[in-house]
This record gives sequence, structure tokens and C-alpha cells, in this order.
Amino acid sequence: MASAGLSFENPVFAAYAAYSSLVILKLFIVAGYTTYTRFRVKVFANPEDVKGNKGAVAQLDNPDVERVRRLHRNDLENIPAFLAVGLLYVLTGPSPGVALWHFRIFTAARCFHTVSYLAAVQPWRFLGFTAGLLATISMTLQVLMAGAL
Ligand code: GSH
Repeated sequence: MASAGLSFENPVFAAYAAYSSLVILKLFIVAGYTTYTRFRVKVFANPEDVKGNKGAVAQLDNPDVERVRRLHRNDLENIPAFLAVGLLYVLTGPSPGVALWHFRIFTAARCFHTVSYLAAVQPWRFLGFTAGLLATISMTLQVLMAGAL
């Protein structure tokens, strides 16, 4: 069986750490993009945010801001699950090649989902979401089998 340790000497853990860092950075970029969008359209969430900002309004239904917020929420529905189950998956000692493809597919799928959401294009957003979900479900099933057998 391949190495299952939580050490950078284990190539599967090293890959998990690298791809996790990438998706966490992506999550923060979306948070930053929310702020950028708020300044672009001059729409903020709280009355105190618009004080001294000429032309800005406190409003919760701007379509541009809400689109980025929905994207951010969708990331939060998917990325923490990847981080949790991915770590457990490393502990099952998977083959490095197979594990690497799970991490790659999830990361690429979430980036694709992000671009598709911002560009407002379907079915591409759905496909990005589904590819990421399948990678996570595959790892989840392998963890389940390792734990239950
Ligand atoms: N909470 C999601 C929803 O309400 O749509 C669950 C299903 C899901 O994540 N669908 C993907 C999506 O991008 C692919 S269609 N949903 C839009 C969203 O969460 O804002």
C-alpha cells in the first residue's frame, strides 16, 4: 500500500496541501472580487459602509454583487467538504497518480465553475459544479470503504 502519512515526504499529502492551498486562494480571490464589485457599482451591505462614500448606497439586491455572493456561497458549500474529505482520503493511502487526478479535477472544476458563474453561462457552470462534486464524492466513497471495511 502507498504511504498514508501526513508529511510532505508523502507525495499524496504534498499534492493535497498544494491543491488545497490553490482552492483556498481562489476562495479569497472571490471574496476580493466581491469587494471590487461593490466599489464598481457603489453598492454596500451596511449603512456604515457608505458614510463618506459619495454616490454609494446600502442595498442588498444589486444583481452584480449578488451574483458574486452566490458564487462565493457555492464555493463555501463545496470547498470545505473537499478539504475535509481530501485529508481523510490521503490517510487511506491512495495511489499517487489516482489521488493527483482527484485533486486536479476538483481544482480545475471549481475554477471553471467560477468563470462560468461570472460569465453567466450554462450548462458550463453546471458541468464545472458536477465535475468537482464527482471528484469529492469519489474520495468520500473511498474513505467510507476504508473506514467501514
Ligand atoms: N445550493 C446550490 C443551489 O442552490 O443551486 C445547490 C446546487 C448547486 O450547487 N448547483 C450549482 C450552482 O452553481 C450548479 S447549477 N448553483 C448556483 C448557486 O449555488 O448559486
